[in-house]
Amino acid sequence: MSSLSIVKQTKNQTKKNTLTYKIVLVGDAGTGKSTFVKRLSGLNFVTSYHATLGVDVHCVTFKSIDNNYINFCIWDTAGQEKFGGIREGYYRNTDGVIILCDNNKMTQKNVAKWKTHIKQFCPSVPIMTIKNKIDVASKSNNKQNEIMTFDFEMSTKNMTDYDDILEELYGLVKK
Ligand SMILES: Nc1nc2c(ncn2[C@@H]2O[C@H](COP(=O)(O)OP(=O)(O)O)[C@@H](O)[C@H]2O)c(=O)[nH]1
Ligand SMILES: [Mg+2]
Repeated sequence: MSSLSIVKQTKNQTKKNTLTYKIVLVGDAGTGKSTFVKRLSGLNFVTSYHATLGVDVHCVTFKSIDNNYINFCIWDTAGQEKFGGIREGYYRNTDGVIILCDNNKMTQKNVAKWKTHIKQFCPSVPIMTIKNKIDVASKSNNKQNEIMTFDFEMSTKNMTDYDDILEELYGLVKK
């Protein structure tokens, strides 16, 4: 059973028991990073593709079983997906990093490169790996062909319930 549920941001919700965490979202271009944060923020799935410029920060609040409000401010690092494009400043004071890939093998191979890249800036930050687009049939959906395992697999197209991912993320980043 999931212990977290998304709550609407209200004035009351800026209470003293709100815990805020900065989460940086990285991964190859086109893997679904912007779609993921938009879906978390309650927007519908969109099929058009807009490479975002700069960085978008989406804050999403959840209520935990211990009655804390957990505010994840997720940095969607868009337009800098080539290695070396993301600067040190993005990672400053980051509590956790999500690396996204999809069913394209190259994006999966690049997960290891992303890890190396992240560790240059924040060596001990918790990292979660997620494979997106599992709704799309491909050879790599065959488990025997997988080149690595991921903490989660999801489809931002079909999925409406992100509680397990958010709960796991909270477990990773809480101090
Ligand atoms: N089939 C499918 N398409 C997806 C999924 N998530 C994202 N997309 C599509 O992939 C494209 C790139 O998504 P976007 O979020 O912009 O990727 P970003 O470059 O990593 O931010 C868009 O056309 C999305 O509609 C998914 O789970 N399934
Ligand atoms: Mg994007």
